[in-house]
Amino acid sequence: MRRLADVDPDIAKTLREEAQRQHRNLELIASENFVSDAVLEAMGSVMTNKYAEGYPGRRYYGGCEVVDVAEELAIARAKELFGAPHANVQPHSGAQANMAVYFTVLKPGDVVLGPNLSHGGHLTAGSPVNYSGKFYTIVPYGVRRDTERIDLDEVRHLARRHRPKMIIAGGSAFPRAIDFTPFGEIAREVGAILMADIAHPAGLVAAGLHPSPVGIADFVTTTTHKTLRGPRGGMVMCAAPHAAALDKTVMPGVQGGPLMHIIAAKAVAFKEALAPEFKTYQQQIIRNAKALADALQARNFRLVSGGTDTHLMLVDLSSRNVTGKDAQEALDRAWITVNKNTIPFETKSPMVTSGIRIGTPAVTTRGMREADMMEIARLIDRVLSNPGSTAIEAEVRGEVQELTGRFPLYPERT
Ligand code: DSN
Repeated sequence: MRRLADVDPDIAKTLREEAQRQHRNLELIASENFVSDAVLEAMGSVMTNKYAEGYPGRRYYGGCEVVDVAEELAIARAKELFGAPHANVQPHSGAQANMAVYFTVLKPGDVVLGPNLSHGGHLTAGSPVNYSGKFYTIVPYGVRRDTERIDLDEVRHLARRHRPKMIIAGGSAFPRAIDFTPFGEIAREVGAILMADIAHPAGLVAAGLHPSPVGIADFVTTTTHKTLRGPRGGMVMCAAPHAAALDKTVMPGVQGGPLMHIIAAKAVAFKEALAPEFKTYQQQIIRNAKALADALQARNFRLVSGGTDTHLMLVDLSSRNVTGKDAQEALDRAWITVNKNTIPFETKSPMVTSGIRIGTPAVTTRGMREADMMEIARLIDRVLSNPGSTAIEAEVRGEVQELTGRFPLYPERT
């Protein structure tokens, strides 16, 4: 076997250096995680070689009898994990999972009521720069100014006024749990399809620690790589009456050949998520998020909505005299990885922003606990209280390295 290091030393070097960066840095991006070696093994496997357009038992290509087994396992485990009547595990990403639902139930121009991106939504919920905003008539809803939680009165009012064909619940920067029941009531009242996007809290939902939309929403979309800790990819679950139409939209509607190595890895991740340890892991994600939120607030950081129920928090830096962009860059220099993020009622551009988003799934995978979160809050505070200080950033890099060094990550890859 010719090894990567011999075939392409340049790329081999980037893989090693990325593993070293992941080990060395504090990974606090709320949508990232570290997959198991088993998931990595399935992803980097011979299943990448196989074309398998179609579905198990009805493919357009020969030689699919083995990949059929992998996809059937992925489907069965996804259904068991979420209690879903039907699951399509082929979407290559969350954006394509959402696109599959749009294309299944909507015609161009139809009205969609979706969460405002700058209030915590997602590009695919109607941003003007995304297909969703270009093809459909989007009516955005947001959070209340006083509570910074989803304004259900506004959702109901807008639904009655605009009679959307589809309502979307879920997003990428809501620190608070979403109750899908009122969304279901509103959708039923106005005759709309309800799509729940649980890409962020999927792991919490699977573990029973966040309300589940299954049985309430017509379609539930997710990614598989965030709190769910699987390979990068997407998935759609739906009620039985929508199953055939959904499958037809995913393939041939918006995708060709499924990524069978990723589907195999999804099956592995779902098996891991069905194990009792996964619930313990998700509980610790929430405990860590609460501990980090409390510790940041004790250091005078303002959190949107005053805290978190989930794996993520949104820090409003307006009163700290630093933008989200500058904070992200300063923390990056100190080996603490976050992303700048708009906050509700944002006044700055998405490239600058007033906030940063912080999440605990990845550091929890490494084994960190509440005491480590207090240390992380101290390090963040140190960097952001001394903007531009290269000396402080260098000191914090040392402290970060000391902390992460106690939680080895992929030792054989670094
Ligand atoms: N990019 C994802 C996130 O960071 O939340 C959403 O697509």
